[in-house]
Amino acid sequence: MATSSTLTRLGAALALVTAAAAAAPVQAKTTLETVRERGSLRCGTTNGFAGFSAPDDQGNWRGLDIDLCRAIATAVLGEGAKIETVPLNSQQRFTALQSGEIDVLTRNTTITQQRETALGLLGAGVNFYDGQGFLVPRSLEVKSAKQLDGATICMQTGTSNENTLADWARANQVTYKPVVIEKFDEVVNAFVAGRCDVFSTDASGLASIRASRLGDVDKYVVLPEIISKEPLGPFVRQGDDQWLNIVKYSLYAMIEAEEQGITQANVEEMRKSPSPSVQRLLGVTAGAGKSMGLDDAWAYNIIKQVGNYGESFERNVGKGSPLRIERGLNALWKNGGLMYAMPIR
Ligand SMILES: N[C@@H](CCC(=O)N[C@@H](CS)C(=O)NCC(=O)O)C(=O)O
Repeated sequence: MATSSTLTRLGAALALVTAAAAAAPVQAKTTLETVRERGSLRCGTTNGFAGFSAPDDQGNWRGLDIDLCRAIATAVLGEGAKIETVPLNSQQRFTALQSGEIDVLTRNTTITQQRETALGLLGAGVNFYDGQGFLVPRSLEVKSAKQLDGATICMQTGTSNENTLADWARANQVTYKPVVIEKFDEVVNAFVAGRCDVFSTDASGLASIRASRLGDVDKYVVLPEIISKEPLGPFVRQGDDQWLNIVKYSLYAMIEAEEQGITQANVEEMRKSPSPSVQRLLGVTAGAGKSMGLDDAWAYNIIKQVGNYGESFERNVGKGSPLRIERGLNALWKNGGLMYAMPIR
């Protein structure tokens, strides 16, 4: 039997619960709800980094990171065309994501412990395994980064490249003069004008700059040293696990499609495959989409509209593109690389 003191305690507890409920903020919309209501996906991009995120001659944004943005839009809205690109320099990108100006950052961003903790963000998979390198004019006749003692080195503000270079230089007893500039175009211009001897950033960035910004590519060489790990991938805000999963598995669907030999051209035919994992990926067997709040055709639509990871890689940055980047670490795990999709089951 409840005593009067138990009842008093119960009453007090109830009052506390009610007060807490009244004080609780109205649950903000999830990112999925926001994107669905808006009818478009806002992706943070660079200001124009050929091969990864840059507008073509007609002003259509293209690149490996843009394909990922389109893949997410396809999974969520059924159409890869429903994207809005928000160009951001290296410094602006994290605030834009934190403030909700963008839904996802799809822009050559290195996953680091600090960014995943202090900044309140999370990396949602890796779409390009990279490392920091050096670009120099051939006329300097430098063959190795170890010969850069006394050099002036251009970098962009707000990148991981500044600290990485400082660490490497200290460890290798190389002294250098950093020239750190906020705007990408201005860093490139400073390098071309000879205001610095060296441009240091991710090797993918150097390949992009060399192919699209420097005119005569043969006047410049990329040095052999890669001084860091730069796992580049999409970022989301912490606290929205459903959205984290949607972004992560949109990327994995592209990688898994390559693993299973599913391409943009054969995806229709592959729906008839007897393989249970292909059937699950393509939504022939229901469930994978539903568990993320998506249509079960989410991955089928991604492959049909954007293609698999290997197709996207080749089209944007691979051997047939102006960047001519080897698959290397970005080959599938079965082919000696690091690309490995979590099983979709
Ligand atoms: N991966 C590095 C570097 C990424 C980065 O922002 N690189 C510069 C290249 S120097 C860039 O993409 N700039 C383009 C822009 O600001 O629009 C990081 O995450 O900090």
